[in-house]
Amino acid sequence: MDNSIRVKEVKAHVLEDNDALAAKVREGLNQKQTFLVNLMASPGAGKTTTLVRTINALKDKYKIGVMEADVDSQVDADTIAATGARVIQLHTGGSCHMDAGMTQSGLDELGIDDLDIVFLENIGNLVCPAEFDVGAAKKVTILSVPEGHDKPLKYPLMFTVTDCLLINKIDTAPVFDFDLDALRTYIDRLNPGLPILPLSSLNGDGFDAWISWLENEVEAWRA
Ligand SMILES: Nc1nc2c(ncn2[C@@H]2O[C@H](COP(=O)(O)OP(=O)(O)O)[C@@H](O)[C@H]2O)c(=O)[nH]1
Ligand SMILES: [Mg+2]
Repeated sequence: MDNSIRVKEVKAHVLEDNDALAAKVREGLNQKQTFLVNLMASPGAGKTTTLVRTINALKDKYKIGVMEADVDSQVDADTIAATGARVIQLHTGGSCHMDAGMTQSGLDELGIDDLDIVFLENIGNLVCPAEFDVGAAKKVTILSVPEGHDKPLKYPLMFTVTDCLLINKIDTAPVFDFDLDALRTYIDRLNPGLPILPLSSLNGDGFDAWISWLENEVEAWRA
């Protein structure tokens, strides 16, 4: 365990305040020219693994920070710290999601003056995080092959609000019945035009398309 990692307790705010607060968070990030990514997925889908590979691909070009949100522990923050990115661990107590107020507390603690990109690894689930705008420039969702292609049918909001869908663990496709065409059909109904990028955060297959998407979004946002 890396004891240099700061841990901050963050508390949930009332839902109706969230959208107003999210607008303020977004404004503050715009002023500092910091691109916030809200990364959402089930536990174990590969959020941390994807972040590590993403940071390693982009760290020479951008100064990157990470906020790891979890109910407890700092195992993911320790993993991220090994990349050299600045990281803080946010503890949400019992809360199943990050809201805009908690995100602002995290950004204050992290310090964003010198950061180009901040990734928020949201709490692992496909339900609550979808309901809360945290002020991010873009929302990215990971669905991993072992979870199955039917998840957009069960958790439609997550797949409706997101800006980019990564299909992770594509290296495991031979042993699962994941149907990418069926998934595309479900997504076409919920969120037409959503980029769907199959990749493996384990071996790097498909990663270039994701990195290009992210770079394009950051540069378009800055222009
Ligand atoms: N086979 C395979 N395993 C992966 C991939 N990405 C992540 N994993 C594994 O999935 C497990 C959970 O990954 P993690 O990044 O901790 O998921 P998180 O809970 O969403 O942050 C770990 O054992 C990873 O090594 C992948 O692309 N392929
Ligand atoms: Mg994780």
